[in-house]
Amino acid sequence: MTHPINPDFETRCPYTFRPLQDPTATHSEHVDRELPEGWANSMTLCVALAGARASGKSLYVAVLIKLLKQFAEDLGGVVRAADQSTDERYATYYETPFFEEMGLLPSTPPAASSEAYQRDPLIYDLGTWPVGGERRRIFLVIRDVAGEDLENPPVDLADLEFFRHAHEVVYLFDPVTVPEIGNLLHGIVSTDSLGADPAEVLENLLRIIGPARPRMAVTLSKFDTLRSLEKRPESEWSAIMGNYGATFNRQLNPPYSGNDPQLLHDEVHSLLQRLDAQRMLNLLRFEQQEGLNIRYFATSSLGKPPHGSHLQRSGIAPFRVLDPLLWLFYDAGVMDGPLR
Ligand SMILES: Nc1nc2c(ncn2[C@@H]2O[C@H](COP(=O)(O)OP(=O)(O)OP(=O)(O)O)[C@@H](O)[C@H]2O)c(=O)[nH]1
Ligand SMILES: [Mg+2]
Repeated sequence: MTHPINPDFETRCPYTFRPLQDPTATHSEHVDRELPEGWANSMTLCVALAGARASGKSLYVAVLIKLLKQFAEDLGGVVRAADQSTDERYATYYETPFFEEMGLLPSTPPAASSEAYQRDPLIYDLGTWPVGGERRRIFLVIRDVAGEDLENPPVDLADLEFFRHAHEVVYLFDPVTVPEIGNLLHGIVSTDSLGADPAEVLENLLRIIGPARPRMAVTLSKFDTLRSLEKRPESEWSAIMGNYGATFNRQLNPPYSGNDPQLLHDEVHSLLQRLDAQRMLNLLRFEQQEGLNIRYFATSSLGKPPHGSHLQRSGIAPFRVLDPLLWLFYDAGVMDGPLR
């Protein structure tokens, strides 16, 4: 399948997400830094995570990278860290605590803090793929963000300006923050350190983004929590989540095409209405009329609630984690079939 190349997918600075005037440069014109090896004329896909504190951003990143590597491998490709710093930071802050020690991750420090490891992006070399009839080296740049920075944005927004230049913002909505769901899950899911109201955080994010138009993947995170409500016959959610014909009850079988994306989009929109997220949906509808490209998703990084501060012994069963990225890949025309 061929797709038109979106002129937007040019060579960008991975540190600011801004386009490079000279796509063959080895040094960024926006910050005084070298560009990773092989950067010249590459296609840079820029993705930023967003959401309240504890909405699941960092665990999403931890799992996403593993699944992305697997996905590329299945297509005959290889995904590698583009620089040593990405390799080290992913290992230290995501892989070791989560996959090796089977623990959860500490809250991401605000960007102004000296410990803010996420000020540097995670940069991955997706290898060389055919795009619209030519072969291009593709890099994916991911920015994790501290929920705290979006709940109480700093006066000086310089540290968050990259949002304006992102191709895609993956905005996580934690269903456990909805009082009705929190009450139903009392004792099963910890509601001790929940983040702020998702609509408020979205409003802050939209203010940071301003007139820029990154696509927005509005994603119901921790979807395992909603799915577990199927076993609560006393609640209306039992019938909703027990609908086995629903797209949100099955994994996407890549490629990202056909009816599945649209069905999921419509179903998650209905779920958000049922979750009393009307204010958030109204904000999004307004932005959509102003040209923001929005799609709804549902994901679970863990597949089941953690056991205290650790993963369950049976491990994780991620659900639809790649979908928000596959949306971008599909429109950019990359990784949409086996590598030949
Ligand atoms: N049940 C369930 N819980 C999850 C899932 N993902 C995250 N959580 C829970 O949410 C908590 C917060 O996840 P993080 O990924 O650290 O959240 P964050 O958005 O990075 O939070 P900040 O760094 O504070 O902005 C975890 O410690 C888990 O308890 C999931 O897929 N399912
Ligand atoms: Mg985090």
